[in-house]
Amino acid sequence: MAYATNTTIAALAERIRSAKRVLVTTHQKPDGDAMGSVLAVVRAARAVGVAAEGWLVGPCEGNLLSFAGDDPVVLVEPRNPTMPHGAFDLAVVVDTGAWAQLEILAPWLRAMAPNVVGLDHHARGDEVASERVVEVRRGSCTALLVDLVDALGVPLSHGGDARGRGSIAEALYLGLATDTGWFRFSNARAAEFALAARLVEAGVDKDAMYQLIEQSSSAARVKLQGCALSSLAFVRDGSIAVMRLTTADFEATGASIEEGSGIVNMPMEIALVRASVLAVEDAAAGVVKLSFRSKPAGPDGGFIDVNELAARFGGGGHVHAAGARLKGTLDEVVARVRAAVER
Ligand SMILES: [Mn+2]
Repeated sequence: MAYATNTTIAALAERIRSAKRVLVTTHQKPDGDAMGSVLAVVRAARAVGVAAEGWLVGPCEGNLLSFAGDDPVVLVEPRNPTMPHGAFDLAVVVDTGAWAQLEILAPWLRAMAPNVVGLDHHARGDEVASERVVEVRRGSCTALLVDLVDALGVPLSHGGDARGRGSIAEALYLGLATDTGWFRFSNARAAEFALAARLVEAGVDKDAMYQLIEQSSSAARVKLQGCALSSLAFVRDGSIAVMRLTTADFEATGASIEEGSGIVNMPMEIALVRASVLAVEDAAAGVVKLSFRSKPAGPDGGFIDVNELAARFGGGGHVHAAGARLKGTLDEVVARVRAAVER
């Protein structure tokens, strides 16, 4: 069966309303839209008197997790997973419909069929949910979920404190703002701006949210970005950026390894760059961690498959984001990467 809508929002609202205990989940490593989507469904279900819990498979950035507030959200550690226990009579899967993104909870969800429903805005997915609404034109999954909240008859301001924290509107805005790149991407259309207006009207503190999500780095992280950028080099006529971070860089800046995440994306600001590689030295473990990123297909339809590139170093991932770990010194590994992409 194609990954397409096979029911209505009204029918899904009725499934939630008539359930006793609902589990809401999303893809592993939740981003802003995944987190916002789970929180919006949990808050709306609880507002109509249905017990609901959010189950997230980490890792999950602390700033995102802080949006959960007092809501019942379980963070599953992939290395030591807790599985759902007790009697749930409905599972709602949001912002994904792909088994590959649900790995740890997949066996539990398979056992729950046919009591799994889905709401998503991605083009591809599997038979995870027996009943689902899939609308790829929505700028975020939360831009679809607002229809579910409306169908349940819950006001968007529900659950919020005086500053709008903890409301359904806040959860919807979290997904809408992050998935549209704060309304810069092409998926921010008239409907997304109209929804933003509704959410701000419902009490969302958009400036506080922007600061919490986009302006909350440590000074150490920004200094570490400086170290990486000062090592910036190019291969293949400037189309591939290569950066490196040494153990000494981490010591000098005081940044943790986790604070290095995302730095690989910085060279993507450069027009000519199609892919970026960051090599991070872990002297204690005697390995170098490689992160690969590439841009989606350009006007000519061409793109660099970094999954294939990472596979040459025993790693893997996705077409536009992948990683690998290699033994050796930083110089050796960077030389090998440069040689591999040169070809
Ligand atoms: Mn999304």
